[in-house]
Amino acid sequence: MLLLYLFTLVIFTPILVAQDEELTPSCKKEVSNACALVTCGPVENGLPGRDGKVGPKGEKGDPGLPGPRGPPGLIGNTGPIGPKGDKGSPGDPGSKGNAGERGLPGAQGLPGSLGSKGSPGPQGEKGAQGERGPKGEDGAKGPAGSPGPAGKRGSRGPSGPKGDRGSPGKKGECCLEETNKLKQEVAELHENIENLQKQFSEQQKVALFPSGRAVGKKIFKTTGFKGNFEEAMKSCKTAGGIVASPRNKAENKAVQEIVSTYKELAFLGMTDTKTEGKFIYPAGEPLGYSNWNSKEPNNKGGGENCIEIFSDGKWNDKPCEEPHLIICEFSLEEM
Ligand code: GN1
Ligand code: CA
Ligand code: CA
Repeated sequence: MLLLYLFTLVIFTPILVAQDEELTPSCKKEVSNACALVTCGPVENGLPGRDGKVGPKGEKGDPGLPGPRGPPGLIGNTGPIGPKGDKGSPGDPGSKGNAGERGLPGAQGLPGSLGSKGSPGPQGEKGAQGERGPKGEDGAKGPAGSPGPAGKRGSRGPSGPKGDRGSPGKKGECCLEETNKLKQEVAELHENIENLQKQFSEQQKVALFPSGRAVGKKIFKTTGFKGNFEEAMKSCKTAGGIVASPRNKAENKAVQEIVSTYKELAFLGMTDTKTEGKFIYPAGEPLGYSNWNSKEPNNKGGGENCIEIFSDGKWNDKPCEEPHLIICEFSLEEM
């Protein structure tokens, strides 16, 4: 194939040379883009060659120039600088030089066309070690250390004196549930007792009606008949009480109601028999409460040492020998 090519070149070269001589006697330079192509004619004043041989192959062309700058890319984030690209590959061989007319070697071939852009170079070497970083933050507090070993036990000392009795310990937690249950039962019992007391009080009023009255811890009750003071004392004592001795307004009112009911004046238990003008209770203590009528006690006639109570509750000193409704007093605290 190469031989055929050379043969064809030899045959048609004179025709081509004749055409070129009309254009330029030596060399004509054509410029196309960044590539320069020089076409040489026959050497000036040289003899026309004959049967010229094919010139030597042109030297390897220089690496091609960088290609034209491409259009700006889309605006993106700036990327890191890429590694250095590899050295570009050699350019294409130059075109074959024209053959001389005779025997002379052809001019050196033109540099080949620009080579393609080389591939990126190899990755650069690893950079030097960075500087030492700043000091780190303080670490968290460590756990408490374990207690040290116990010391050796000393020899036993003499027994000390007996200590004082300790204070009562706290209530144990073992019986909390039972304690709460008992508390609830006690509370229920208290409530039951209150209800019973109310019921008893009502029952008492019924039982004492109309001869008696209950005031606090006292009961005033009449025998329903009359007697002098000495008889009254005996009757009341026989029943376990004393002649009615009201010590306050409420108790006086209770006695008053019995007197009002029986429409009979009654003796009280206080007298001044022992010391004139100084009334005392049956047990001997002086009066702590009184409800004397106006101008009383007057010891009228010189012999009024007992006390009668009117239907309005007022008191008058009166001779102890006159019969009066007997009203006794019973104290529940002494029963
Ligand atoms: C007088 O007035 P009469 O009987 O209600 C007297 C009393 C005597 C009483 C003796 C103000 O009461 O002090 O104890 O006779 N009242 C006056 O019967 O003197
Ligand atoms: Ca008197
Ligand atoms: Ca009197």
